[in-house]
Amino acid sequence: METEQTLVLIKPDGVQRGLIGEVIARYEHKGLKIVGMKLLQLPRDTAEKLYAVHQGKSFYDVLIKFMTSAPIVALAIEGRGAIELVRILNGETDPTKSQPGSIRGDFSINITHNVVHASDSPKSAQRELEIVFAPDERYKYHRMDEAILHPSVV
Ligand code: 3AN
Repeated sequence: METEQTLVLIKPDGVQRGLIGEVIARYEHKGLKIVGMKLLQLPRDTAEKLYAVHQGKSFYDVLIKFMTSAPIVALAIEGRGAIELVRILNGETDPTKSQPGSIRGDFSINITHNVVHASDSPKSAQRELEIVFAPDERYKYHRMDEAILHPSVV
């Protein structure tokens, strides 16, 4: 499996409910590496770029208003298969379908206020990471458990 990077946003509801640490711990404990992280309030034009694919949809205006309403935490997360793994950890968009054990399944009941965003493909991950992080805001380092998480001989 390829080593990938993906963008996660802990949405305003996640920050305001004190879930930042809980959410980050789920990615860390899975074995994924945080390679970029910042607290910021999204400017409207940045939110519009991030959610360009949803422009014109019924929920677009509500989504942009919510995502720009208060600070969020942006994370660049790296690991083998990170894009799909993060989406599994996050759970389904629809709160009636998100499984207990997932972030949304455990903490969300609302399709807009659903704690986290994550990129849905390698192409959108690259695009979204470049919108939110400057090149020097993503770091290279080793986790001490990498030999266990990614043994070369299985
Ligand atoms: P996900 O974040 O699970 O990848 P997307 O990309 O389809 O979901 O949608 C982006 C965001 O737009 C969702 N996280 C959610 O906040 C909002 N959203 C998506 N579908 C709906 C909907 N039917 N009604 C209201 N908000 C929605």
